[in-house]
Amino acid sequence: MKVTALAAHTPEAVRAALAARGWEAQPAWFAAVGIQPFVVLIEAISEAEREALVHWGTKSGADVLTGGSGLGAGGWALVAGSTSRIAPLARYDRVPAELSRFAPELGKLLAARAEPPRSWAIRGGELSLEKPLIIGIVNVTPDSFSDGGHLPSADAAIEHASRLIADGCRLLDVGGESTRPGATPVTAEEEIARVVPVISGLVKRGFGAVSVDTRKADVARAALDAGAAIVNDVSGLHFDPALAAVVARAEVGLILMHMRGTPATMDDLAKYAHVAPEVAAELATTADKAERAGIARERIVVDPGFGFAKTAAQNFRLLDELATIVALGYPVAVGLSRKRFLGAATGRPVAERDRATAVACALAAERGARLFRVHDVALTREALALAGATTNPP
Ligand code: PMM
Repeated sequence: MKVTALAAHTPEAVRAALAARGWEAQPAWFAAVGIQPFVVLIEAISEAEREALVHWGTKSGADVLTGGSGLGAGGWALVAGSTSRIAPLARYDRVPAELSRFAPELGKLLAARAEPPRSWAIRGGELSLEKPLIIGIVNVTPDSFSDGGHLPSADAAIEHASRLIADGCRLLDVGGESTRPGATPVTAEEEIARVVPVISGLVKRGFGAVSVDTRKADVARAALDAGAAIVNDVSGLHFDPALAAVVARAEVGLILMHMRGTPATMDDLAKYAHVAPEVAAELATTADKAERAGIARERIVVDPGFGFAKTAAQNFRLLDELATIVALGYPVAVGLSRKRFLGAATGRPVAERDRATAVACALAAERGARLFRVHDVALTREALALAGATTNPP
């Protein structure tokens, strides 16, 4: 007799074990995905629903842990087991009537897992997400968090962008306002004067897709007029009520980042009982608001906002539990580059955090992130190539 423990963090080990024993490719893949572990937290449920879940768990072989006083109102249940055991909960016809309320939400989670988004609709086309998409940072701010002041003119910014493209990024993110805690606010006019010449220059040279990193509708409008294809809003539509309509009307891509408050107030708002589910819920509300404003779902990318209203410990938890954000079903972008929490782990000052950034991007990729906003494109590209070679076998 011979006993071997197989790796369970992806379906690959099970698929390979079955394939090596003569299973056809498709059934081997379905079986492997079906026995992947799946854990869901269901909150704000009634006493009757809790009881019905416990009963269902006993019969179906899923583990169910429940309690009466959750973070919100009502009770909660944590349901764990293989995906194929839990999947029937997403079907009205397979569960008792008391549990039918869970079906739509669970169905969404299972669909996001089975069919992650493969592309992102931007202005006039789409960007493929089959391979990781690196976003190169072009900050034209005198006081940005990590690279303020190093691009004093539009020409210097364009020159810098050409290097980022040569290094392998597929999107350039141009920002004219620092979001560092305590940064001086910039008027829309000043921001426009900073970003528009750079965006027009990049578009004229055919450098590929360009996004504008702004919270302001006026700046977004000017940037889109200059040829930008995407708006990257670090406030997640909270700062300027007019921004959603600008994005909807122009039919461009949108990155919705999570933060609380503003850069001036966010540090005091870093209070979470369990950071990943809370950030996921707040991002889901934001994305819903965007869709209700007429922005098509396939135009939306979400970003958990590393470093924005989060302590170092919360950033690490969020990075580890990134799959909770990925489960929302939107493509996930991460902005880890040179952030302070990377310094907390490595002891490195801001100018020496590109290696840590590359490693953090590889960890995020393994957990399902598809877009990576970085300063050092070349290093990140190498780290992502390695992560891809390990997690996506031929
Ligand atoms: N971080 C910064 C600015 N813009 N946009 C997105 N989508 N995600 C981020 O994490 C993010 C961002 C701040 O960093 P910087 O000043 O180094 O650009």
